[in-house]
Amino acid sequence: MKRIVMMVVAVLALGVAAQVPTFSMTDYEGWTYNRNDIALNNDNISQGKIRLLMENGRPRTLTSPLFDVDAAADSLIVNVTWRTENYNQSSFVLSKSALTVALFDVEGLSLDSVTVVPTVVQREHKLRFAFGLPLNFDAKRVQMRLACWKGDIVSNGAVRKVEGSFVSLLAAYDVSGDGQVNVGDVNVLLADILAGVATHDLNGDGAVNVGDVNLVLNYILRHS
Ligand SMILES: [Ca+2]
Repeated sequence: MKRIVMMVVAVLALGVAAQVPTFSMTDYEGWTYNRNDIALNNDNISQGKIRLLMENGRPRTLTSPLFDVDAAADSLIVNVTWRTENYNQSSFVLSKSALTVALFDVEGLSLDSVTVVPTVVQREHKLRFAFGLPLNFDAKRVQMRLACWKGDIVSNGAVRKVEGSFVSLLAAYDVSGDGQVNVGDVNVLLADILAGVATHDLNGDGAVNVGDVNLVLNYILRHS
């Protein structure tokens, strides 16, 4: 009997942990693509048919199911695998393949959005979107919508994978150790860069450089 009670408690505990919906070839339940003639299925996702671009002045979008916001986290990180299949055509423009992830509340009100421009002309991109929490209007339940607002017939992309998680970055980004993330932490990183040491390699690329400074600056901007 005791064992059963413990199992029920464990299941309830799992139930309240906020999960970010995943989109992948095998996991797309509850997601919607606003083009009726292309169904979300394994084949279409693997073949890069979930393309996002502007068509007749309107965006093709991919929208997640609603999910709970983790009140204990300070950031929502979303990683997207984004394929620009026409990257080797002469009329391909990298900046037009910028991907936007927007968060909406249950009423469809836009809460926040982040746009990431791929940095290298290549087929596949791993894009990282960081949202500061809490969101405007204290939204408890949100959904993500992905769009490529400048995408045209060549400079567009297809969504292969979306994975997200709620995290607390304060401890990681507070490199000065004063309990806050602010300009003092940027100064610590700049000192690292000038000294040529990788003491505070926040993005894990083996060096301290502008990439790490940008993470901290974005955190400051999204929590100010
Ligand atoms: Ca600090």
